[in-house]
Amino acid sequence: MHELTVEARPFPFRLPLHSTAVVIIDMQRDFVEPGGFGESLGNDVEPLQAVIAPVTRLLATARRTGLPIVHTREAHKPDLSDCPAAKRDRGAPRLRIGDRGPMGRILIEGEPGNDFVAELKPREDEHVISKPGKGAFYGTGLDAWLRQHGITHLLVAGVTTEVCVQTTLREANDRGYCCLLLEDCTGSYIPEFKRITVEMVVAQGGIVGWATPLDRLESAFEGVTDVG
Ligand code: C5J
Repeated sequence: MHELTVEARPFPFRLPLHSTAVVIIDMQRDFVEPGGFGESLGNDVEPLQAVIAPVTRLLATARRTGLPIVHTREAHKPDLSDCPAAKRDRGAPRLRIGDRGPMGRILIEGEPGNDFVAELKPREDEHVISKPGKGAFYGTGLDAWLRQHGITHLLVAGVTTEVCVQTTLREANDRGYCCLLLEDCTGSYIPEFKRITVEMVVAQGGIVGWATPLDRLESAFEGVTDVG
């Protein structure tokens, strides 16, 4: 079997087993736990914690079947040379990028808060991308890595739906990747933004991509043991 069909909106997503990867966006303590970047912007982090369990299930399916897995993290260098003033100085957060908070310096690589949540730490053989922006393609080697591995289709999850997930979906779409967003594996501090983002993705015949609940993907993968 070389291709699966996943029930999705706006129409079934045809998933080539040998050229599909899972991309998990920014499941980091800085966004999901109290004391990090997300909370410093005035957000309640609880809606993001709800996606940890479904993303864990998605990872389990990917690991069981051998799909390539990419984890992204939003991270800046300690000297902030990759953080434009326009990003650091935006708004009036309690703590700015680079300031010291209860989980170390906000959004700085290597700090405890910048790490992945305990449940979703990458394994050694999984690809980790540090990104300075919202989109996973900006300022990273992601496109080159995916092409090197023959990947044309992406299963996308993570946070936040309307910021880093949506930006990544649009970047991927423009580069020719077909993207399926797993609806219950993505979350926003503002649930209405999540709902509307999913609608935007699938509108106009899937102008950005496809969306489906995780259980539809799991049903499609029933009986698949190893994509290799
Ligand atoms: C944000 C993200 N919201 N991962 N980052 O700044 O969505």
